[in-house]
Amino acid sequence: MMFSSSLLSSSLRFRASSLVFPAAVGAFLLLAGCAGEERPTAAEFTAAAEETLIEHYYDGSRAAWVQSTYINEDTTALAARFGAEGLTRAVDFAQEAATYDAASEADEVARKLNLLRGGLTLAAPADEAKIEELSQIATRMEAAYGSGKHCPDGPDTSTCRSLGDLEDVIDNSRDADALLDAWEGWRTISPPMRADYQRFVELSNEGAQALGFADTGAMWRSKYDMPPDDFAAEVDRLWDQVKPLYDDLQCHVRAELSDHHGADVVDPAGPIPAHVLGNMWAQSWSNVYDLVAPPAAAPGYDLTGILRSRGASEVEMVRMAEGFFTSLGMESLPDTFWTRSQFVKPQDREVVCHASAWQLDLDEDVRIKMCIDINAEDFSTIHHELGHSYYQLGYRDRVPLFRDSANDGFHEALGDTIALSVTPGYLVDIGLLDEEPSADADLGLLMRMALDKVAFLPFGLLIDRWRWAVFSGEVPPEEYNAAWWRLREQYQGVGAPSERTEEHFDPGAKYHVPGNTPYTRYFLAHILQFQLHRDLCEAIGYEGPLNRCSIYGNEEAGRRLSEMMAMGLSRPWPDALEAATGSREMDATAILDYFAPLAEWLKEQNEGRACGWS
Ligand code: X8Z
Ligand code: ZN
Repeated sequence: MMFSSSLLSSSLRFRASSLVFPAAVGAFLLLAGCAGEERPTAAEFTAAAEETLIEHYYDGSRAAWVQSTYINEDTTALAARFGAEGLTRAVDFAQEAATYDAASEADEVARKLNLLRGGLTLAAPADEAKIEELSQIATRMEAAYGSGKHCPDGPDTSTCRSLGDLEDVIDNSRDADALLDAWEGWRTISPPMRADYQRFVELSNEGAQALGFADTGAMWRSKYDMPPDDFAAEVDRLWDQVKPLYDDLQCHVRAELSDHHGADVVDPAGPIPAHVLGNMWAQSWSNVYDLVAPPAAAPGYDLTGILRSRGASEVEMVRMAEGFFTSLGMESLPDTFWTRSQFVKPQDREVVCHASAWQLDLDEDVRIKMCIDINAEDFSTIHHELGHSYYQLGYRDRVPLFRDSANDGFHEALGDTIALSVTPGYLVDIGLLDEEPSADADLGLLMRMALDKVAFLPFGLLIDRWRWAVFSGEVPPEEYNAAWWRLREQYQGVGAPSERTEEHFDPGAKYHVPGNTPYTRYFLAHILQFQLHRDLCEAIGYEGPLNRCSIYGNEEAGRRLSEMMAMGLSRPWPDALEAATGSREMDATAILDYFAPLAEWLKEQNEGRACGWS
């Protein structure tokens, strides 16, 4: 449930999206009746499958929740057990669904058949032992990530550092040696996952192939209401729209970091080494803002400082974010959200700190799981997670198979769209800021935002470029790590800071790989959130610069978003996009509009610099 839950697709662990909810192997036989009876119609089959899936859903997601918030041998074994049962059910229904001809059915039934067959994030061969093995691998990899620590002096010694400890260094230190030490340290947790991952690829591909897909990657690409190859081309089209802006940002950031650290650490003509970008994965760069900011930009405001000086607590930050959603006319979060969520990292046990949002019953039992730090980044992540919660609540009246977003990019985009409206003007409205900074501050504010959002784009793309190639066999196990770094360089212009070999398994140090969460959704979300922001601002009659627009308190904007969310997965995604924006196509020009003043400034800065990397 990385973000949610959905009856299917989610993985074993019922995460993110999808109702996969499988019924025990053979459960379908009950639906089908005894020998001699007629086979159910497609409508009867899909309705019965939904009923079975939903019946078992809550138990499985509770087991997954407990494992993620209390990692030990017992919870891992229980989660794996429930995962295997869920997977068995899902595979069983998927295979049965594949025997119907979706094209000859009415729209809604056809959609359900396709979801049952292709909605899984993880498929498995219909073989009890293999399902068990796959479920154990998946559960073990996630637990290994969640409890991973760098222990230079041996396991369980006092010098062990958790991901959070190592991120403190990467996010804040300016010392290249300390940065490298933390960067390499975190990557000691993933080599032990390599063999598991290789087997995971084999088994999940076997499952996808049994359902008629070329491999697991092809199954993932089949969920976008278009042929899988067209989807890959669509992603390329969107990337081509924004790549020139990214390249200019990379060029400027590289030059400034090279000035700061010296050309021996940051080669002014090569890829930027991954340890100096202020983020463990070099996926967003706002922590190096001070080093690359426009010198003349007026100071904006320091939200982290404000939150801390006001003594804001974790739960108060969540309350503030909820206030944004209710200002749009949406309901308050249920009481159980507040009593069952995890906001603060527990001190007495291991948990998966990576933020996520869950809908355990596919109804009102929505929760988020975070280890909140009092800072601006986590304030933004809280909005991201509540976006998932509100989406989940928004579609809860749909039939179970349609309780998911229009495509997974929409689920990821909703909360970020709201966070784009957390403008200085909004902060004044809610009393966090005394007065709005003047327009001179905009270049700096845009730079901070670009370091977060524009820097992310190629990263959002390349994780699944790597996995698609791994699943298809184009990248064999003996090239896992080399292929990873080739893609990092090609798309991001970011390189390894020290020698990496096939002894390492650097993809495993990014949550979504051991967590088996598809990642192209975040690339789509980064495009969609700007499109939603621009088009909603336009719809409510806003005319100024896009970075100063806030939809706070605007019920028309809320109505459009609610309409999109309430559709769930019942219609193809262009219908949902149209409900909110009036447009049926994803369009990256909104991101270009938003950053236009910064793009111009970057061009001036880069004059005379040799941009690009080879
Ligand atoms: O994983 C997340 C969310 C949960 S769905 C916190 N994100 C990606 C990441 O952290 O890598 C949000 C942005 C990208
Ligand atoms: Zn998310």
